[in-house]
Amino acid sequence: MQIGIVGMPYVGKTTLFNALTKSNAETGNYAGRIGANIGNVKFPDERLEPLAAIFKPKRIVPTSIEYIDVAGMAKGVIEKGRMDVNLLAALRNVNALAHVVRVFEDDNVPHVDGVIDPKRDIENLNIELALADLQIIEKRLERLGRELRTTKTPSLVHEQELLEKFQHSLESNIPLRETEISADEELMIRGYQFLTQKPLLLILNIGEEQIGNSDSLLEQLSEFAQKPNSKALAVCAQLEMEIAELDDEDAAVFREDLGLEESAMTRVINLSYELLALITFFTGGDNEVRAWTTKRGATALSAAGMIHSDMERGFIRAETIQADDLIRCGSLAKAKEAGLLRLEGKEYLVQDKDFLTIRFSV
Ligand SMILES: Nc1nc2c(ncn2[C@@H]2O[C@H](COP(=O)(O)OP(=O)(O)OP(=O)(O)O)[C@@H](O)[C@H]2O)c(=O)[nH]1
Ligand SMILES: [Mg+2]
Repeated sequence: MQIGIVGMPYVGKTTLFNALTKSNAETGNYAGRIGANIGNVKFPDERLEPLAAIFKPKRIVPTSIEYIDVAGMAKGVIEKGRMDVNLLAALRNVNALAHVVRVFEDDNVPHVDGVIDPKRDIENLNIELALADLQIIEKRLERLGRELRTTKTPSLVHEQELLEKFQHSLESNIPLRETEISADEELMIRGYQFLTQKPLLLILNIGEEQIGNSDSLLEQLSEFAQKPNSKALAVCAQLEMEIAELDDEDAAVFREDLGLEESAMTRVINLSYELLALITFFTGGDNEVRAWTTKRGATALSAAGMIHSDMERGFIRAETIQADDLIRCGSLAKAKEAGLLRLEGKEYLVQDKDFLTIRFSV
């Protein structure tokens, strides 16, 4: 899974990126303008270690998330063609966008638009993303118009109607993530990878002195957070970056002192999973204990296919238990004795934090 970090210039995108990925990318000095920072985070699910204690595998494989931190998008960059096309192309491939919004006050850190105004920034960035989508739509509509002059191919007519509907939405300030489309239409436009169609995580970058206030700051922006396919949270990127540089023990002490329960990394990952309707399941054996990410609603058969195509082809059944129950029992044999191990078929809907053993024969 890939998440693109976007926002106005100089709002703390790279600072947050460093906090999330424990990287050391240069911040300040409009450093991000040069190119993108890419970093991978292993999601430290707390169940992996206890599961490894049961199976004593050769290795533990967590799931991971990739973050791409791109240059700031000031008002007008798209219209003026100032946004690097490669960065835009990279953003089109992500699964979700994380929009970093500056809330922290600091006279030493200038804002491109003067005063700090989170609402204005959210609206302005939405406009830039909409313009980037509109450019693509307009180009395509021009071509479709030419092609349809000679033959009225039904699928192209449908595409034209859909793109005109999108154009109208975007011009009325409605991002595509808020417009409803059918599954067929979704397939038709998937290739365009529209930016305003991506699920959106609003990340308010608050100052240290605003930590106690984060709920009311979030409340003030709830109109945005409550939109379809959107979620919001507040983090103190600067502080989180500093804590991310400490070793785990010191970091835990520091967090407790500050009243910060979970790391920004964990909170952002958890909210991303919620936003994208993702779940985690586990597998384990002598070789490895591993966490996997899939869509909520995935069947046991599709989970088997993720692990190995042979497992999907020769699927017999899935032995299933909640990972926490397995950890509590101490072994699969004891879980079976306790009647907690269930036998499920192909159509079983995998549940979040399930531990699966796929029985198969090829
Ligand atoms: N006081 C304070 N300063 C911060 C915070 N987060 C970031 N900064 C400062 O803001 C400046 C810009 O931070 P960056 O992380 O480089 O911002 P950016 O959004 O990546 O900037 P560009 O890539 O140039 O668009 C740096 O000087 C940071 O130290 C914060 O929470 N509090
Ligand atoms: Mg940057």
